[in-house]
Amino acid sequence: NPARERTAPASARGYAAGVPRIVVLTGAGISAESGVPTFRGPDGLWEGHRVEDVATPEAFDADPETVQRFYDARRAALTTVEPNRAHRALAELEAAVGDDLLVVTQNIDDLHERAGSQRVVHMHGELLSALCRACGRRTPFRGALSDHPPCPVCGAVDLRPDVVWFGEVPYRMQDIQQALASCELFVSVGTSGAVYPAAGFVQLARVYGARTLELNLEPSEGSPYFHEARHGPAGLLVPDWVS
Ligand code: BJW
Repeated sequence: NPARERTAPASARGYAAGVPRIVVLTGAGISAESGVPTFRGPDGLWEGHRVEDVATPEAFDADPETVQRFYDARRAALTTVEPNRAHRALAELEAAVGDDLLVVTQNIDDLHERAGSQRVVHMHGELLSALCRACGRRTPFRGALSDHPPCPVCGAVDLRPDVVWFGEVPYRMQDIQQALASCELFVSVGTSGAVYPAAGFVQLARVYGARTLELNLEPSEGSPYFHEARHGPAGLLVPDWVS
């Protein structure tokens, strides 16, 4: 199937609606040029921290104030950043191919949406949402959780960041797995490939016959699994791939 050999976007092809032909997985690297720090590596958010100390339910139970303040600061910082050329290029691709594109992001920022993308799955949650530990509801949230606001649904004062920590199950795994099983092209942008299940998506997509392409600043842990890998900043690579 020649279509499987392509790594160019499918904007010129008329696809049936419903099942995305292209799945783009994004990670912290796509937001780096907007000024959002990545996790790992020099200047990463976790530089000097053991990840288990900052991104687990156990860390939250042990010291909720510190964890709330960490996410409050990241939520506040969102107001100072803007989408970059890579986010905008993916929004332009969606404008061209509609529901033939699904963006699955590990990021909890809202830069894809602010660039204009509408079909975005936040598998690791969202900064602008709070999760009530009492009633389980997810509600839009923009303030500071360290101010101890009540849940707007049940009134309990037990809100936590609506993010997926280690040991928790990412959101919408069934939708994601269906999309990976049916897509023709899987593209990974700006992720280290160090965290599962996202790190395994390339192999899943390949097993089901997709062509796979990595766009990352440098070779990642997942690079060997892709048919093709291009290295450089997302702000250059993504618009170049989309055009
Ligand atoms: C650029 C760039 C530029 C820079 N342009 N590129 C063994 C032991 C223990 C646990 C496990 C184990 N094996 C597997 C597990 C499970 C565990 C796991 O993966 N652990 C690993 C450490 C091994 N996973 C989980 O627990 C997950 N849950 C789970 O598996 O549930 C079971 C289940 C799954 C499915 C179905 C049913 C059941 C949950 C993982 C949750 C991860 N959560 C975090 C925090 C979210 C909230 C927050 O943001 O604070 O998600 S961790 C953190 O890492 C965050 C990110 O989304 C995630 C990935 O990071 P990302 O995006 O790749 O960032 P970086 O910094 O690592 O990389 C950036 C990349 O960009 C680099 O490569 C740069 O080069 C590049 N870059 N500038 C292009 N300008």
